[in-house]
Amino acid sequence: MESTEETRQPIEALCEQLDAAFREDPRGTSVAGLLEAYTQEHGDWEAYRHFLEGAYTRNLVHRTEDYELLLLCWGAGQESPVHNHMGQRCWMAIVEGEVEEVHYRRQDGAPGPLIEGPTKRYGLGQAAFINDDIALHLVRGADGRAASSLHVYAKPYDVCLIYDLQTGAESAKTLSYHSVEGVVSGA
Ligand code: 2CO
Ligand code: FE2
Repeated sequence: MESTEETRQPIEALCEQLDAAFREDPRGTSVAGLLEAYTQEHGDWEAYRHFLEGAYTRNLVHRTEDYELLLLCWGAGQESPVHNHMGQRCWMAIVEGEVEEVHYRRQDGAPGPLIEGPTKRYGLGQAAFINDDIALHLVRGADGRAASSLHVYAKPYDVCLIYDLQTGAESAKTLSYHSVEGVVSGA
């Protein structure tokens, strides 16, 4: 992602701010604030917006050694499986519609159904944070409606674990990008 000062889009400025934020503080203390400020003011994330029938899409905006920034597009009725974040940290901020997040945890010791925790709802410009110490989660557009959200993962990861609600059984899922820097993969 390269451009001159004059042509730089707000989302490119966000990427530069995130680059600097992780360089200066690997804990990412300022990430939620940067995401909220961007999502409350700008609409150029639309360049990365792709919906697909059958599954939510993961659209890569920017990736470094420290983090990846994605736009996730949740079609009506689409949701993620219950999943973990492989020890990484995840920030999410809503750019379109409203997003619902359901927390889960596994039974202590014995295998069995997942235990449901709180359901949280986030609107335009709101940011959320999760890691594996907080919970597993499932994410979807609220009330079965379409929505889009920006996600920062630090560090980037390409495989996560997903969980069967009834049995708690876990399996690995490869995480792929539907588009990279605005270009649909394989197109
Ligand atoms: N972690 C899921 C993914 O990257 C989306 S839910 O937000 O953390 O596909
Ligand atoms: Fe997630």
